[in-house]
This record gives sequence, structure tokens and C-alpha cells, in this order.
Amino acid sequence: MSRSVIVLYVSLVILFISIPAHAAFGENKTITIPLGASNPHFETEAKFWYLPPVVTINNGDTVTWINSDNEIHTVTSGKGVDRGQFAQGKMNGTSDGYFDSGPFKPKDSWSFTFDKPGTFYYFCTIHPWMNGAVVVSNAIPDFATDAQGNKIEKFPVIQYSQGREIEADLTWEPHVILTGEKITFIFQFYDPQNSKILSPIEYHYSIVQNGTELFSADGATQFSGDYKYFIFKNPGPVEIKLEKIGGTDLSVVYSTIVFQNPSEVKTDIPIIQPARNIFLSQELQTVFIGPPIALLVFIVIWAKWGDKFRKKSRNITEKKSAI
Ligand SMILES: [Cu+2]
Repeated sequence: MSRSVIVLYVSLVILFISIPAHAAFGENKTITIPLGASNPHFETEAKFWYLPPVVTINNGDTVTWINSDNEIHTVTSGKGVDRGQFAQGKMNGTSDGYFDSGPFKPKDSWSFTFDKPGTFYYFCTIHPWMNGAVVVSNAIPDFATDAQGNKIEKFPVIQYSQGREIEADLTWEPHVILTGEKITFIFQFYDPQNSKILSPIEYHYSIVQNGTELFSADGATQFSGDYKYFIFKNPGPVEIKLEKIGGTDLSVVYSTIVFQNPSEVKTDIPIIQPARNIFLSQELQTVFIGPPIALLVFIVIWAKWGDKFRKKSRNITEKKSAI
């Protein structure tokens, strides 16, 4: 066995056994309704009305809201009013009907499982300035599936030509394919009757997505197998075809699904106003409130006890001159 064959074998083994890491389905996230959320004024203890004010989850995940305030609240999908609107007398938000906890007491919690992707705003119907948002993206499984969504239990995926003349083994790495990620496809051909690797052997390789051929090339295995790289731009089901195997009409087809890479998703991340504007209130304290208060205190002290100080110092100078 030549050295390059051993190197290829070792790399194939490493690729076959490596495991992709992706978040599992049906996770839970917790949002707290903080103390002070019922108070719309700047001195409220709450930093945000709901904490965290924006959460990003996968479709199928469950969010639980815990009421840590000392008043009754709701979690109602739709848009509330901002603090400015509330100050001008706008008291009611607009519910969109997707979810509504109804009023729930302090220390109680309420859960909702999101069943569709999108950006969902919500508010409290009792305190409509309380706004939050949940961004739901399409779930990415932690296992590979075929185009119909059936879990691929084992890599490499083994396919036979129609009359079982040829066995073709295909693996790809990472197993769960995301857009924008470099995927390595590795394949080998066997004679299933004699359990023998067929190499060198010619083939035609192509990738088809949504009826469009994305890539095609003729090739021939060297050593024991061959490999190809590909980067998918779009999500959706794909077919990987190995045709004209050994210069015949024999072919095999594999299918899987490409998922939208979460890092490429451009969701309009909602902006939720903080419960208190810390920056503004600190500015106000240091620049606008601080110096006038200090001046006022100084004036009061001076007016009240200034005479005493002046008298004392006069007495001292008089005593000194007397000595
Ligand atoms: Cu409330």
C-alpha cells in the first residue's frame, strides 16, 4: 500500500467518525418580568420591561416568562405603546392574537411554544409601555436528513445502482449542511458481489438544487476514492448524483437538505426601549442637577452660618492685633 493511499484512508476514517455540533430541537428559554416593570417612570428599578428584552430562539422552542415583579402582568403578542405615547394618554396596545397569557400573578410563570419563524413583538395589556420581542428562526437539526426530512442514521450513505452492480458510498462533512460553509463530499465505489473497491473508476458528478444543476464535472477516482468541495448559497433540498459510473449508464442519487446559516440570517432585530435610560439619567444628574444643587447648598450654608464664620475670623484678627 503506498503512502498516499494510507493518508487518504486515515482522512476518510477521521471524516466518517467526526460528529457535527448543532443545537438540539425544543429548547427552553426564560424571560423575567423584573421588579419595577409596572412603573413607567425613569426611577423604576427595572432596566428593561422584560429581561432579556429580545430573545432569539429556534422554531419549536418554548419560552417561559416569570413574573418577578410585585404586580400582575400579561404577555400578549402585538405592539404596546412607548413611554412617550403613554405619557400623552395612549393607554392601549394592539394585540395581534398569536399568543396571550392573560393576567398572571407575581411569582407565577407562563410558557408558550413558538411554531412559526418570524419576529414577534409582545406587550403587557395592563402596562402597555412594557414591550418585548422574540425572534424565531428556522430550526436546524443536529443530525443530517434526506430531502424528505428522514434522519440519516449512518455515514457513509450507501446506495446501489439499480441492478446492484455498483455500490457507491458517500459521506459529507459537516453532516448538517449550512449555507456559506465549505462542504467536503467523499465517495468510493465498490463491487458488492466481491466486496472490492473499484478504483480507478470514472464517474460524472453533479449537484442539483430546486431543479437547477449547481455543479457538474467528470472525474475518475485515484487511489481508493475521491472527494469534492462545495459551498451552497441557498437553503433547500439538494441531490448529489454520481452517474456514468465506470463509463456505463449506472448511477446513484443521494439527497439531503441545506439549511440557512443562522449567521447569515438578516433578521430585523427589534429595538426595545430600556425601562430606564441610565445614560440620560446619569447625564442629568452630573451635568444638570449636580452643580445647581451644590450651588444651592453652598448659598444656604453661607446665608445661614456665613455671619458666624465672618465674625469668628474677625475676632481672631482682632485678638491677633490686640496681642
Ligand atoms: Cu404589566
